[in-house]
Amino acid sequence: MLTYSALRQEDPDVFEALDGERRRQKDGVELIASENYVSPAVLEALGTPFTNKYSEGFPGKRYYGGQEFTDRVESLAIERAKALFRCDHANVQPLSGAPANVAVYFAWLEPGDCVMGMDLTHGGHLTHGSPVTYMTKLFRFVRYKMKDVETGAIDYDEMRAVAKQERPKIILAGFSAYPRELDYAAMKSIADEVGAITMADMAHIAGLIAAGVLRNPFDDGFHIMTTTTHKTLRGPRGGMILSRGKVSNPLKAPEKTVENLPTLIDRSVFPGFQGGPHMNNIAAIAVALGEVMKPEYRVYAQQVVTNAKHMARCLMERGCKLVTNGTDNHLMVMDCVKSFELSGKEVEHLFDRIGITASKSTIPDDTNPPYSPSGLRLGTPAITTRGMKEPEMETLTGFMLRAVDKRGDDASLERTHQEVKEFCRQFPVPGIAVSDEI
Ligand code: DSN
Repeated sequence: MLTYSALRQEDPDVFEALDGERRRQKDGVELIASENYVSPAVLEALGTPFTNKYSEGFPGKRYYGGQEFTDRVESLAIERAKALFRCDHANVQPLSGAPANVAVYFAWLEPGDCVMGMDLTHGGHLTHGSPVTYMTKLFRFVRYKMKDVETGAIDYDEMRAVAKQERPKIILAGFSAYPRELDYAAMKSIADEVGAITMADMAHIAGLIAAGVLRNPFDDGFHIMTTTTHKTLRGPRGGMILSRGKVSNPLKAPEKTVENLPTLIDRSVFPGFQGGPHMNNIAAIAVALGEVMKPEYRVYAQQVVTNAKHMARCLMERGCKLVTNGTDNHLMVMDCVKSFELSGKEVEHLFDRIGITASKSTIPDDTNPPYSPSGLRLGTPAITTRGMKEPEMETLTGFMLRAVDKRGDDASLERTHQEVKEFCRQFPVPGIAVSDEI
């Protein structure tokens, strides 16, 4: 375990905040679908002298000297990513998921070009065309939705019709709050009909894909995959762009062809959009990807989905309404208005009171605003890292429903909070000492 002795001595204020955060993490239950806990080895890699180094460029082609070891860690991350996702190229420099998506748009699109992505309230991400993002000032976004919110089925006929009319240059598969599998082959065939490339934003489920638990869009002919590295992949905060194609000399702007995607993407990330990569993060990404290659990770990824399906079943059996009535992946979206006549924000707050953290979420075509939407998103990646299995999904369902039942009863909520803390002691967080003292 890291002891943070220098930090404690040098900066007691920051140390105190860190100490509070580590207690919050070990004493509470993390159900935010996009969060996870890194291993002690990933945590160590983050706090290394790699943070001191400027490394603009790519391995073997840098703009500063002294790159022997940065080249080595970046190449390890690249080769591991390519092997895990079975693709031709990996750029591991995007600072996170949003910059990764923007870098792809800049690599392939001209101002005014069209992208087709999933509607935000149906589970899509802000960077897939939400009007509040700057990208919508430059590019035109059109949306697809579910045709049946009871099953999660996407309307691929409607998608084809809109694609033929709007002629998108990119058809984008991916989501932050969609609990079902997409039909990548159907999307690829629509893209082929209209001459679009296919991009999969797999930030939420990349780990499940790498482990072979969910389908890999590259197997259906997709051209590009973007992801963050800190969700199911269990790495540090960061992003990656994976693609098909061949790397050519990145010093020359290549033609916009599918074959040239790796070079177009590399040039878009640097110098097009970002400066120096964060080499300590890239070292930690290499470590995390090395962990994903191990057989134990496959067992973990399978359990993430088993736990999510079980939690969804427990909640529904006890009267909760879930969007699409279940899940195929690691997340579920509870319709809090139909379940409890409460908003997602109110339920999020009640769960906070008992030490369970989740995130409010819109439901399809939500009439309530994003800051106080009708739903709550729950996910199992973090609790599965702590070793929780099906019996614990039942216990957690009980805690959550008790918090809603006992709203307004402060003493009862506090008693449940103490029970949640006791429960958490059985499931240590990697890299965080179980004891209250560091
Ligand atoms: N903020 C992430 C999530 O919670 O899904 C995606 O950007």
